[in-house]
Amino acid sequence: MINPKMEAAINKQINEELYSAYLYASMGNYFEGMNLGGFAHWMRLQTDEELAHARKFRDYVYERGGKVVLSEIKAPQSEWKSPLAAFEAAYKHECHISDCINKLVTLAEKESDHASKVFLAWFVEEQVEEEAHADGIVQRMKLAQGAPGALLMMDRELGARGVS
Ligand code: OFO
Repeated sequence: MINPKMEAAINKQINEELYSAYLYASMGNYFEGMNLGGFAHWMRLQTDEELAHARKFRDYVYERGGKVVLSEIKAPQSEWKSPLAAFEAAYKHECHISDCINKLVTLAEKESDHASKVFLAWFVEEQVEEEAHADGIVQRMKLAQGAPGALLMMDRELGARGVS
């Protein structure tokens, strides 16, 4: 049976994951509007990944005999001042999500909820990747600043992202 405090905390995390999906969908729309189809494609796959994260939490709650109650998802920003600003916001958001996951691990430790701690280990690792991917793109976009050709090359490269 799931620990009630963990059940409530994971319910909140499901909302965070759905918001992540919503945010990246919004960023994808922003890039689409700029005719940067590769960046938009990357954001579309990122949206799918976030939905998979929400589902993974959802499945765990039910596997442990708990219940999921979905709550309102806040509206994401729809405009950024530049493609770089959008990816900087994505990186910042991933750091926030890492913080949320770390708090869940701390709760699992406090409650001696070993099953949840083991389950959360996957997300701890995933966040290392999530932060590294977003930050890697930010750093390369900074190098590409002022060189539209380099941005278009990145657009082509991000357009080749496959499902991981
Ligand atoms: Fe982007 O890792 Fe979930 O939210």
